[in-house]
Amino acid sequence: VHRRDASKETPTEKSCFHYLKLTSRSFSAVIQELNPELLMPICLFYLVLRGLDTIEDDMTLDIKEKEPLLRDFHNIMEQDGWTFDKSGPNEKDRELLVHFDDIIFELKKVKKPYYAIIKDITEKMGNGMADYALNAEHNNVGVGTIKEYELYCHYVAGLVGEGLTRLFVESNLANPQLLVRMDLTESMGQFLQKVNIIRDVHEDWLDKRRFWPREIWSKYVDNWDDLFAPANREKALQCSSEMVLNGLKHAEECLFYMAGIRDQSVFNFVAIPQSMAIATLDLVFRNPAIFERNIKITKGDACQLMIESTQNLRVVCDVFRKYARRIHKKNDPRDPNFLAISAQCGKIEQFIETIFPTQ
Ligand code: PS7
Ligand code: MN
Ligand code: MN
Ligand code: MN
Ligand code: MN
Ligand code: MN
Repeated sequence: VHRRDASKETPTEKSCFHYLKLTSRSFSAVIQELNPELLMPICLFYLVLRGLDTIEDDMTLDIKEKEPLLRDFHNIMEQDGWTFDKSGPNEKDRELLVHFDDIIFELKKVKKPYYAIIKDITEKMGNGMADYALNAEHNNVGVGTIKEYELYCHYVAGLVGEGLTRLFVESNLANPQLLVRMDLTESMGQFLQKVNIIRDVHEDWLDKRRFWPREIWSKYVDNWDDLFAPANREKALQCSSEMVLNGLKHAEECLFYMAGIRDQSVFNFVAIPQSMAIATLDLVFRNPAIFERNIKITKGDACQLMIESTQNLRVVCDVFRKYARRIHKKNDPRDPNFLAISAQCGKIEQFIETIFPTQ
């Protein structure tokens, strides 16, 4: 296991880790323990994308200003001294953009092949975010079909996975075969993003943002706002079940992906968020609280998951099996998604049984 040596860091490197800690609860610890070869590249990759996401999330920014910033962020990230102080005062990560010159300074020191990957993904993600921000602005509708929903998840998370996999293979810390199975990488990102979108539904609703696709929620309620009315709680729960089912289909591919990681620090980095995601999926499943407030897994569960996800694939499979079984048990026969959810939980358990037979 690796530990970053703060005594050997320059002031701008220190500043980058400061903004990493400030802007991430879940990624900061695992990034700081990465193999030294990828420590700075992935820390900076995170900060660039966090900066981009802060612009995307800022609902006080006019679309006329937001769109070009998103589309051009891959060039902005190379302009010496660039900073941005126009984010709304309540934007939680505005400080990162106010000091973005430090991130730009450190980016110049990144090895060429790593830098090219970071820049390429930033360009693709920024353009994808801009397309969706424009659509939300002009049509005032948000995501329509499941296909559009998954394309949005591709832009904001599938692409992160693509960049990370390319970095792991470039640095020889993962099996190059992962590059020819980009569908596995895509599932890793889709799974994290979908769980985030299900869990954050209430917070996003308050911000007047909607990521749940109309194709799903329109089966349960006539208007998006109706999903949050206490009188419609059972319908809302059924709707959330379909969202959970849609997310759950990525579980097996995520486990398969993790079998391709060769380095322990990279394994921990990819496995911890995945374990947290399946635990969160169990927490949100058939939980009416998601329509009232923001919910999170407990500190105790998070600690337990950290320990279990830093061993090996077998232990991570045990975690996935445990939560798949919990979801299976909680499944309600009156829910229209009952059979499909039951089948998917069974498939996950079977898949694990084929890689690690119980006797
Ligand atoms: C470069 C580590 C490992 C193959 C900022 C990690 C926001 C869920 O906004 O902060 O608070 O609701 O809870 C991370 C695949 C991306 C996908 C995406 C970059 C896994 C900007 C994570 C993180 C690929 C768009 C953070 C996707 O959630 O969200 C690095 C393999 C950023 C990963 C966003 C979401 C990430 C997210 P919020 P969170
Ligand atoms: Mn966002
Ligand atoms: Mn965000
Ligand atoms: Mn500064
Ligand atoms: Mn979110
Ligand atoms: Mn958030």
